[in-house]
Amino acid sequence: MNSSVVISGVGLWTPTHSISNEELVSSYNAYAEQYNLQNKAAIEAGELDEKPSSSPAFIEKASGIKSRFVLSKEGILDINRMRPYIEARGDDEVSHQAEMSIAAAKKALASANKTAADIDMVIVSCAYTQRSYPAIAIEVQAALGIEGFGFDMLVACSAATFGLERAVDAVKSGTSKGVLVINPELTSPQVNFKDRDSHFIFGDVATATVIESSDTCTSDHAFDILSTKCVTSYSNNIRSNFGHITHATDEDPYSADKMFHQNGRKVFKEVCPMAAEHIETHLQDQGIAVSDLKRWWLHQANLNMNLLISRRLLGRDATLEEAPVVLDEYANTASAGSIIAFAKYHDDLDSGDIGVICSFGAGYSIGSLVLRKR
Ligand code: CO8
Repeated sequence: MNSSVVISGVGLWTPTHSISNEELVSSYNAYAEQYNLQNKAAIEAGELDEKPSSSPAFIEKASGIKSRFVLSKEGILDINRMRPYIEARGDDEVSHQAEMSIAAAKKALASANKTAADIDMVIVSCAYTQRSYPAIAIEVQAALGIEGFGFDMLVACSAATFGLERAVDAVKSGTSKGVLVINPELTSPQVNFKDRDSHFIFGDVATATVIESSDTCTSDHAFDILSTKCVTSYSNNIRSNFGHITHATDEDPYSADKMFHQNGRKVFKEVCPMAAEHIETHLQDQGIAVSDLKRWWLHQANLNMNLLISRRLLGRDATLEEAPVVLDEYANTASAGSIIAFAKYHDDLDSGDIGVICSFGAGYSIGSLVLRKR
């Protein structure tokens, strides 16, 4: 039998702290009330906009999100801070994102039946890295005792699928014998908790996968990667303008445009058809009918988006068994969402069952992998 490239293991690390919609909204509303009171004169003069109140019912209905995990809860709910407090660490200490990565990577290695000696490439791929260099991936590589090389990649919500495609190509070409792709999504520092439209969207998490050849695979729950497909199309509808230039522009590093901001309605309208078409063409290219899919591990940004995508392709809403939902508990975890869904919902599939991992988000960027249970 010809060898293939496989996902042989997956790991999920979840922070211990969580915040419910009710907790988040109650702190935001108290902040908004204080803001409106303190700025009463300017609001009445039309110089400032009044802060509208948020509601747990809106959040759940508009997004499907009920709660989110965060690395640090301290500070987020404090109406005089409205951002997490994350302790600074010295150069000789492990960085936050490396720590999250290591925890997820160890679980992925154990699930793949592998040790550090079986890996020679580490890709840390996520929406933000906490520093430019040295790469978080190289820090993780050293901590796990992996020989070879590592690098970081940034592709917002599609960082995991794009990273996986790089890993597949490396194994296919023989550049690598085993790759760890890690997604330490530390989103909470970039969330504007003072913004009613986006304060509820994100959560923190880390996922990791092991990619290798079927020739070396000893895992009993591996998936053949039949195909990968990545595409980007420039859009300004989802942006975060904080970067190394911020220091030189004298702009306020906490201003709203420096954090995550989006035109959510436009994103919804533009990305859903793009993602549906992407999945359809990817499957067609592989000679696979949509009805042959047993599982859709979709990006977890918004439940209504996922339902719309499945409706376009299936002519009906996908069931929870077909397209599992994790965003109710985890919220949008940028690139990790579809991998959390994969990590939690793959064991029940039978040999030969086909599924698709698909991400979509800022860039715009869309990435998918067609998998078949071995
Ligand atoms: N509480 C109560 N009411 C609210 C709230 C709230 N919290 N927020 C908005 N409203 C109001 C609005 O003001 C509006 O009122 P009105 O009709 O009077 O103007 C009404 O509710 C409807 O508002 P919207 O039209 O904005 O509501 P939608 O139904 O469109 O839902 C969503 C908003 C949930 C944001 C939806 O548009 C959505 O999910 N869109 C897609 C978003 C998406 O997928 N974005 C991807 C971003 S993630 C990504 O790409 C990765 C980035 C990297 C990670 C970043 C980490 C920080």
